[in-house]
Amino acid sequence: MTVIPITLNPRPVLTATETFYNDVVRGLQAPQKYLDSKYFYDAKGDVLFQEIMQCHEYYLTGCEMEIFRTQSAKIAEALYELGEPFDIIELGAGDATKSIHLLKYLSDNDIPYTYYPIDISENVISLLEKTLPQQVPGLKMHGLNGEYFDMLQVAGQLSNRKKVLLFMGANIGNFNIPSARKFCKDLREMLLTGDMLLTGFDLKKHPQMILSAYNDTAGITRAFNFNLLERINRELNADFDISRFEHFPTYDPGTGSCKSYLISLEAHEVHIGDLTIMFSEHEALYMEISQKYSLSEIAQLAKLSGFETTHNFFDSKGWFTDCLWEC
Ligand code: AVJ
Repeated sequence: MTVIPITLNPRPVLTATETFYNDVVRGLQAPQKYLDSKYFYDAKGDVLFQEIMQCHEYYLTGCEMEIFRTQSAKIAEALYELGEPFDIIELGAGDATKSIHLLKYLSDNDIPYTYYPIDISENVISLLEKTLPQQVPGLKMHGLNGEYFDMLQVAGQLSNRKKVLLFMGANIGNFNIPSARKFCKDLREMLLTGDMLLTGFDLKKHPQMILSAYNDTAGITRAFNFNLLERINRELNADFDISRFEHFPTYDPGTGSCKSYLISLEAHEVHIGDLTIMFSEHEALYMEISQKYSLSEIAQLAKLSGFETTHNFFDSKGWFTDCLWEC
């Protein structure tokens, strides 16, 4: 008897580099050139982002840190209100220096949970796996390296408890408003009644405060943006010359959109492998959005995506909020 092998996955699977190349080329061939800010975070980008978080102009980290340092008991209480056991899944966990306060509080109070940090950066996940169990004795954790929704599916297969999703650091700001709605709706569809989502939002405030946070005087945010061009050079055999671009951050207090661009200072060509991309003088390459919200815009986002707001936690300045929503 002959056994006929069955191909289970006939779809061609792209490598990370192929996907990166496709996304970069799609963005650079669009009428309004753009790059996807999720690609900022290679090994060098991770270091630069750590430095941004230490910048005095970049207030977001300090505000959210204060919320977790001073209100983890209140947050834990809100999560455990009905006494139903839960697991914690963190989207874009980074170095987890904020969520660790909550994790410690739960562990210290013998509330059982497994922590599933998800991050696009492989460095971040392997570092967390090494350092976190030392900082939170007895911690049960399982790091997941990959895209949010892929890894959320994996976490869903590993966990059979109620889910508490953490999406902190104002990472939601990297979506424009329509995409944020779609993202929250997609999250809602992966969750069940009783599951919870804690999201960090940077609030609208004096426009100069916001603009300065994305235009630090030490030039780290500029280097963070340029690093993506250098990453494309390194990984995709390209020849971006960063001296031909200027970092140009903007903030529109009307819409709450903080957008950063790289402006081409002269007409020139860039090559990616054997592909040529033309830049004209003063052409803008759109790099990132960091959307700022009002409380009513956050409430509307919750409602439109099918969540109930249960608690809003604020820092003492009222600049940042972590919002707890329930399904
Ligand atoms: C990690 C997306 C929250 O938008 O504030 C910081 C990234 N970009 N400075 C933000 C970032 C420039 C950051 N997030």
